[in-house]
Amino acid sequence: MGRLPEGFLWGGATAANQCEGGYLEGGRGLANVDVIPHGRDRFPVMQGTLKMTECDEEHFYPSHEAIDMYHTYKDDIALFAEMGFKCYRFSIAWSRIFPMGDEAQPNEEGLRFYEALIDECLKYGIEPLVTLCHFDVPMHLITSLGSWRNRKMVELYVKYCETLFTRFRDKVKYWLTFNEINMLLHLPFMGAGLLFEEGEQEEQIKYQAAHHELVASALVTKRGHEINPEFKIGCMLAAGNTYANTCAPEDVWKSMEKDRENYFFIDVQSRGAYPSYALKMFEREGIQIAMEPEDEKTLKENTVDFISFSYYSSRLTSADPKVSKETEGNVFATLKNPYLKASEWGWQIDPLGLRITLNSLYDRYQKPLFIVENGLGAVDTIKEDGTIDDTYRISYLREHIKAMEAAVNEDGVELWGYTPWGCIDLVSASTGEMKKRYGFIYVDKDNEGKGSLERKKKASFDWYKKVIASNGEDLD
Ligand code: BGP
Repeated sequence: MGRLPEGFLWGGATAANQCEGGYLEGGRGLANVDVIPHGRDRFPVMQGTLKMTECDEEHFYPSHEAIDMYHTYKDDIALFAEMGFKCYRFSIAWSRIFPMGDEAQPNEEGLRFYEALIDECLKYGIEPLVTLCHFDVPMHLITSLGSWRNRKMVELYVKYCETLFTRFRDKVKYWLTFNEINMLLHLPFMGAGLLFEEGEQEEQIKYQAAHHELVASALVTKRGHEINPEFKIGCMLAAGNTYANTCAPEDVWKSMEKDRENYFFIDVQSRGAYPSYALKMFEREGIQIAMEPEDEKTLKENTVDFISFSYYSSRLTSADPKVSKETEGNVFATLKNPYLKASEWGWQIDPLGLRITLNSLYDRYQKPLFIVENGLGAVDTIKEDGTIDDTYRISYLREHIKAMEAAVNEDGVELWGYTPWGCIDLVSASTGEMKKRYGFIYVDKDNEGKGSLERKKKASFDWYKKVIASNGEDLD
């Protein structure tokens, strides 16, 4: 039965800093993600233009409590199991394992926390999919080393990952090295802990930091395979093809350039070398990447086993400066596509775009794919009878699942799984809001941090349960 191959990994995804809370509990250290406030200053802090390396009284920091999953994970995982999850994607907070980032020994309490969480998944037959770094960098490494601009980060990150690989060798098979690695270019502080000094050449620093992450990712892939040859280690891209605003060749060319900005990372992680278009761009822009003699070999010999990605929307671009001006100030610059409807946050809804993205990635890399994020951020209301009727979310997911099934069954794309984002409501990464909800499970908490944290099933909960039980056949 079902529209997808047997063993397809249906599930859901979260990230430590957006759901755990307990930000200083269990010996955890401060990280970049903890000093990103809610409100007006959020965007400049995420970009690294407004420097914030500690918390103050004036701001509200949503990650500090988030949805308190640090304390409720057992009950939450029980709900995932009730939906029939085959897989749960979560991230490990680096600063729970190495609170400062450079200790000689890991924090046993942090390891024990994740061990218990993993055991809880395994108890229900849920396959853990672990993101090793979902945007977080221990703050001490930012203030002492300048984060990923510094080569020393490579060995510290490798040590952190080795610690997890060794500890969870027989419990976890699927790993992702960096969440949305391309975010480093767009939101450098949130994505990679980068801060800039006045007058610094930001592009140079970003690409040097990217090189360090890419080498670190390759070394970790190598070590992971040595520790357990069964490990499947993947990269992760914030995906969504860029369409051309018109059929003018200039617009088409521009859309290709935009896509390459993002493919760049995956080209290195999946093909094992810097693509020629990037080397030429470095030459033109005067960007010089400092490399160690063995780096090219490391990249070449340790490519990823699979390609995972998030997909929320396609993008649209124009070569005409008058038109493209409209997109200034967005994380991913995109024009409004007149053929698409948008979410309340302006994210355009394009299910066919998912099929296009799956096909583009498969054509380009010929490696198994994994959709590790997808979903609709929306305001949910509790009706008088206590129910939450999120039919808009069901229809978003239904159309995207149809597109995904078409890519698999009609186009032959190899796809391992589907873990929609924020399977339980959590803090939004871009806005810091709770109001922007993705979950099948509602969490009683508002943007100001008030609420009982009580969990409630939405209509989509039973719907998704049916989808999983029928392996994607029953989408009604
Ligand atoms: C991705 C991130 C997630 C996540 C998601 C939804 O960029 O990997 O951490 O939050 O997008 O975005 P948002 O929370 O901004 O709605």
